[in-house]
Order: sequence, then C-alpha cells, then structure tokens
Amino acid sequence: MSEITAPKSPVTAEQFADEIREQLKYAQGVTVEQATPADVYVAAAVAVRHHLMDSWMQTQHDMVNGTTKAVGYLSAEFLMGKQLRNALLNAGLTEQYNAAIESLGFNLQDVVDTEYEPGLGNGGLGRLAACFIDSLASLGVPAFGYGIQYKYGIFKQEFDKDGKQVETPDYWLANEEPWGHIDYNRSQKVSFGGKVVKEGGKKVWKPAWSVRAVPVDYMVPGYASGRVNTLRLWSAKAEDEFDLLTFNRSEYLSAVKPQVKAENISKILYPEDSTKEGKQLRLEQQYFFVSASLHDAIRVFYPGESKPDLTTLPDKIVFQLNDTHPVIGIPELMRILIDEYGYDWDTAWSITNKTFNYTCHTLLPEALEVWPADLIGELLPRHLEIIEKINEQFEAELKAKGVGAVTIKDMAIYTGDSVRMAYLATYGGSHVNGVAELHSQLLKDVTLKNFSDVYPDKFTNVTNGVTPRRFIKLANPRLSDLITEGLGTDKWLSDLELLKGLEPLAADDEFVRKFAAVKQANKVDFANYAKREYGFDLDPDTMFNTMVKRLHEYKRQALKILALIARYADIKSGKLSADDVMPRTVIFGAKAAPGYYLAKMTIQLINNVARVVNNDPDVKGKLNVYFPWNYNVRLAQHLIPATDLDEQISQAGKEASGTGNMKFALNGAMTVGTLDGANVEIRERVGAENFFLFGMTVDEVDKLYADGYGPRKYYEADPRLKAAIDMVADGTFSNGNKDTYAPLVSDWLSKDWFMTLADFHAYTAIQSEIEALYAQPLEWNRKALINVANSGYFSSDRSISDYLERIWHTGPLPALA
Ligand code: 26V
Repeated sequence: MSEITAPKSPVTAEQFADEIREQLKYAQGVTVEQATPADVYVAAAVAVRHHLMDSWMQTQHDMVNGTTKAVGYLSAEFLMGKQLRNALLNAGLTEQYNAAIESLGFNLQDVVDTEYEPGLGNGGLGRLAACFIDSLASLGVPAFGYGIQYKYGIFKQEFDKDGKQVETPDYWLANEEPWGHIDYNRSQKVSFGGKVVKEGGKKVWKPAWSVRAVPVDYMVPGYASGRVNTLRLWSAKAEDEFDLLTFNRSEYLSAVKPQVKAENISKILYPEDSTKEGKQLRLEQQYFFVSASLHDAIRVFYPGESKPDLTTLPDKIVFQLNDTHPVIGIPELMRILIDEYGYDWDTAWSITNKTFNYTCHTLLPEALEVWPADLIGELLPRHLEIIEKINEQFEAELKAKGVGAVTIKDMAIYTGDSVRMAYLATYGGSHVNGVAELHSQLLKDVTLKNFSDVYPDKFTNVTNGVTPRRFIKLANPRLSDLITEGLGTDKWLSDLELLKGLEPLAADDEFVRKFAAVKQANKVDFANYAKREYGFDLDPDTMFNTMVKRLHEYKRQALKILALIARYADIKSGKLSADDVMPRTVIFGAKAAPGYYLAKMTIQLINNVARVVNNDPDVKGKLNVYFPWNYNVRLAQHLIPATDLDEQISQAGKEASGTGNMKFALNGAMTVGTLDGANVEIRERVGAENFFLFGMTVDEVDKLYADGYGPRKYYEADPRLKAAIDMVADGTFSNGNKDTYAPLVSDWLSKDWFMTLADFHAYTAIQSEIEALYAQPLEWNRKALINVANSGYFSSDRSISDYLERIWHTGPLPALA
C-alpha cells in the first residue's frame, strides 16, 4: 500500500451535497430537480470557496501582520485554465465532490464541462504566471498575482472551409463566473493625460481623466500547504457615474462616451505574441493595472496609515515584473513616493530599486517593448519626466563607471524619441533573469550585453517550471496513480524530484509495461475526446506525434509540415514501401496572431495538407494529420498525456525556454528537439540517449548567418525538400491553385529567416532513429519512463524556490498551528 499524504478535508460527501443544495436554493433559487449541470457547477464552486475562506483570511492576516516579505507577481497575463478540479484537489474535496454530484443525480463530466475556460493569456508567458502562483501558494509563500480581468480573453479560433483561421471573440463572462469576487470597496483611482504644472516649487500632475480600477479577487489555494493566496485582477469602470446627472438630455449620449472609453481599458487581451504592437490602449492597460496594484499593496501593508513609512516597503513586498509589460511600475512607484508621499528622489530611488525585479521572456529583439516618447508624454506626462530624470542619473552613473560615450548612447533608456522598457527594467530593478540557462546566457552575451558588463551581479537565471498538480495529477490521473504505486507515496506532488525514484523501475519490464498501458489508455481517451469534440477519427494504435504552441516562424511549424509532406510523397511514390512506414498520427495545435500573415498562411497549409493526406487512400493507416482548433489549456490537459512524440524544433537561440517541453517529458513523451531553450536542460537531465536531438546549435546558426545564408542552396541540394516545397507551390494542397501559398514559398526560398531549410535534412534524418525505437515498444517506453523520472527539476515549485533564493530573498509564512 502506498502512503497517501494528499490533503483531505474532513467534510463528508453528504455535507458537501447539502451545501450544494443550500446554495442552489438560497442563492440561485432552483431546486435540485430544476437544476442544470451549469447550476450545479456554480453551486459546487461556491461551496469550495466557502471551504477555502478561513485559510484565505488566515493567510492574508499572517501576511500583513507577520514579518515574512510577500511577493507581488505583476503580469498582464494569467492563463489559469479551468478552476473547479484544481480547487477541489487543493481543498481536499475531490472524493466528496464526486460522491455528492452523483448523489444529486448528475454526471461528473457534464458538470465540469460547463466551466468556461478563462483564456486571459496568449501562451507560455501567461501560463507560466498561472503555474507560479500555484507554486507560491503550495510553498506557503505569501503572494499576490496582480493583473487584468479582461472581458475578452484570447480569441476563439475556428477554421473556415478553406482551412483559414477565423478569430471570434471570447466572451468568457457570458455566464455566471463563481470564482472571482468583485470588491467594489477596495477600488483604486487611476488617472491619465493632462499636464504637469509647478505649484510652490513642486511638480504637480493635473490629469485629464481617470478610471476606477475595481479588484476581482480569485483564491489561489496551495496544495498541501493550508495557504490560500490571492490573484487580484483589475477591472476598469467609469470613475464617477454620477457626473452623468449634471448633463442635460441633449448632452446625455456624448456624456456616456468617457465612460465607454474608461471601460474599454480592460475590455480585451491583446492577441499578439512576440510582435511589437505600439498601441495606446495597451499602454493604458499596462499603467492601469500596475498603478492600481502598487496603490493596493500600500493599502494592504500599511492599513489605515495616512503617513506610512514607505522606506520599509521593500521589507513588505517584492515585485516581479513579468516581461516588460508592467515596467511602467518603476516610474509609477517613483511618482507615488515623491508626489503622493513627499519622499526625496534618492530615497524614492532606493526604495524602487529594491522593490522591483525583471524577468525577460524573449530573445526576439522585436518583442522588447519600446514606447514612443510622445505617446508616454501624452498619456503619462509626469512619468515621462521621471523617466528622463532616471535616464540622466543612469548616464551619469555610467560615465562615472568609465563607460564610453558610444556605449552610453547605445544603452539609453530614453533616446529622446522613445523609451526602452527592457532597459528601464534592467536599470530600475535589483535583478534581471532569463527563463532557461541558455536564454540567460544569451541575455548576458547578446541582448543585454552592455548592461551585464556594467552590472554583472544583477543577472541571474531561473529556469521555468510547470505545476505537477495541474499537468500531472489532474491531466493524467492514470500516470499519477502509477507513479504513486512505483514510489510507494504520493509525496512527489509536492516534491517532484522524488520522481527520481522511478529510475530503477525502468529496468523492471513489468513496470515499464504498466507505464506503456497508461499511455495506451490515455491515447484511447484522447481519440474519444477528439471524436466527441472535433469529429476526428484518431487511431490509438499509431504513434501520436504532437506539436502544440503558438504559431510563430521561429518555432518552425513549417519544418514539421515540410517533413510531413516529404514523407507523404515518399509513401505515394513507393520510395518508402507502406510496410516500412511506422504509422503516425500527427497532431497540431496553434493560434496565430490575427495580424501575422505568414503564420496564418501556415495554419491554412497545415489544414490543407491534413485534408489531402487524410483523404488519400494510398497512405491510409500510415499517415494522418489533425489540427484541433482553439488550442487551450483544456485541450493541452487532454492531449499531452496521450502524446508519444513531442516536437520542440525552434531555431537554436530563439525559444527562451518553452514549458510545453517540460509538460510532455513529465507525461512520458519522447522529445525531438533542437538545442534551444530548456530543451538543453531537459536533455542534460534525462540523458542524451533518451532525447532525439537534431539541428544547428546557436553558434552554427550565428556562423551560417555571418557567412551569408541562402536557403535556395538547400532546396536545390535535397531532392526530398525540393519535392515538398514544389508540392506546396504547384497547388497540391490548394486544389491546383498556385497562388495560394506563393508568399510562403517565396519566403522559404528567398529569406527563411529561421533557417528551416538548413535544418531540414537533419530533422528528416533523425526520423528513422525515432521509428526504429518506436518499433520496440518496451525500449521506447523505458526511455519515456526515464524522461519522467528525471524531469522532476521542471516543477514550478523548484522555479519558485530559485526565485526565493536568488531574487526575492523571502520564504514561506510560519507553519500553521
Ligand atoms: C509580447 C507582446 C509584445 C507586445 C504585444 C503583446 C505581447 C504579448 C505577449 C508578449 C510576450 C511574448 C513573450 C513570451 O510569451 N515568451 C515566452 O515565455 C515563456 C515563459 O517564460 C517561454 O517558455 C517561451 O519560450 C517564451 O517564448
């Protein structure tokens, strides 16, 4: 028997059912007989919240009254995924809930299915924020997640009859949303525009307009810590609705306009990912949530004090800037300290500098935000002055350190025309970190080299991680049970390095067979899910080969699709006899930014390759391609546990970390990948012999680029590559229309910025190695199990421990009595 340490609430299933009944009756006004699964979902969510309430209040009390410094994670995105199952797990109520729902006459899945996923993030950065707040709570560290409650999350993706991506709005709040508590009484006023005037020798900002930031609080229950933190998402409301009454009838409609403008601020999540978007509304969003959050922190940590001693702020809370999006917080805290609380510049700077740290999540220079100075000047005139002054101080400091004039100019935070947010963050905070070893090294060597030369001690690395609660326990219950059986305890859920104990079991054929059976059962589940949700017919007896992530050129979905076309051509032409082909089901998931032309065209191409291949009798049973639309956290939770082979094939030096790679390895998939991002560390840990490595390294990429890269050479030299590209060009996947993909083909042959063609040969060459191993199921699964056993490092609990030690210098609250 295994030792079970998972939290379990003393509440009985009968009590829980009664609570649901009460909630249905007294709050929702329906009887159990009248209730729909959606009603029951809301009632169950409210009941879970009730059970978490004491811990939540206790955690807040201990945070404010104790001496443990809290963490404020400032992020424009939190990609939370569904809440109910996660809250039940952490509250120790899963069994009671299951029994209660059944006793009330409802189907478990029906109830869970009514929860609408909050898609308040684009991809990796937003999901990382969600994993991090889960780990903070699970480690018992007092923390706030601060962000925006967008009315519309990431768009819903559909495909039209031509296979093109169509975006539709994601109004996730259309139905009752039981998790967020709107706290009108803790609102903050956030102001914009206007001008700065001098009054009595002091600079005074006279803003032109304001909005009300209303907090919507989400509980963030820790796993087995007894602690519940807060995710505080701000919603914009018109500042003073009563103003309307002063207008007469004819002005009435125009008087409503500012209100509409105000509420627009939190209306929509920007669906861009790694591309520069210089939009005023986006800057408004950034300032909106950051200003509200900083004022909120002061309210929380100095309750009722009109003259708080804010020199102690860095002992109360440390803020992490999740990418450049919240970096306007640096001049905002300066402004609050100087203008609102009367501190002198140097004191304000010392407080600010100690309070902020910055995480960079990209290597693409175009993704580092740069704001036009006149935009900042118009929207936040006082902040622009402060930024100018920060820049002056910075230049003086550099000069004093002996930095040359040219370098000083290169490093300017404020260039006269624009403000470089990554530079402001690097100078304005205590630490800068990248999100994987390689990424952090490249930040120091390339992206922020000048800064790391002058301030070497600021730079550090924290490799990303993922929460094992959502991505193993909830997503993959079969594997979770097998791990617990193998280790003899379920403690791995809060100490993932314990997975190492599975390694000896890789030599035990019987255990490996059980592991293989788990994967097979998950594949059958996914095939059923794909049938139900998408109408697809997946064959679980083929290899499931998955590539899921945002669609971006650097991630190289094009490499995968070209290799797939080449294989299709080989089978069709008889070059590869059907018997020699390992049957594969290739599954893509990806959203493209709505304005990203080539990315959207790649989606269209994948869909049409799928159409042609899936309808071709010549490859029947050998090759199938599916592209379930609207990839999101829910789909990830179903697909990842069912995957045999995962693709992490970005151009070396472009993927900051990746976190999908970690989720797949932890769920027993093998990875084919380049030496990029966290792939490097995964491979190091699981062993080179258990990872399918291919492609150019960062140095080779740089060299090829320096020597002058021409993709056409590769096209001419490799007949399989040539055939694949020619098929795209000649209309094979566009009903004979040669124009459809002409821009894509032209880009591949003339630019190919991410060197897809140069890596094609290596990528296709490694496929035979992959298939040779897959042909020996026991050996494949042995290696997959070794991947699981050695991936414990990639828990977000470990990432958070690293942040605590290297950057935040704080820890958990005292243990609960
Ligand atoms: C950038 C921008 C630019 C302006 C418009 C809106 C917008 C929205 C999001 C972003 C962030 C892109 C950066 C990002 O998501 N990076 C990913 O971060 C993951 C977590 O660290 C990491 O695993 C991925 O490798 C990295 O691409």
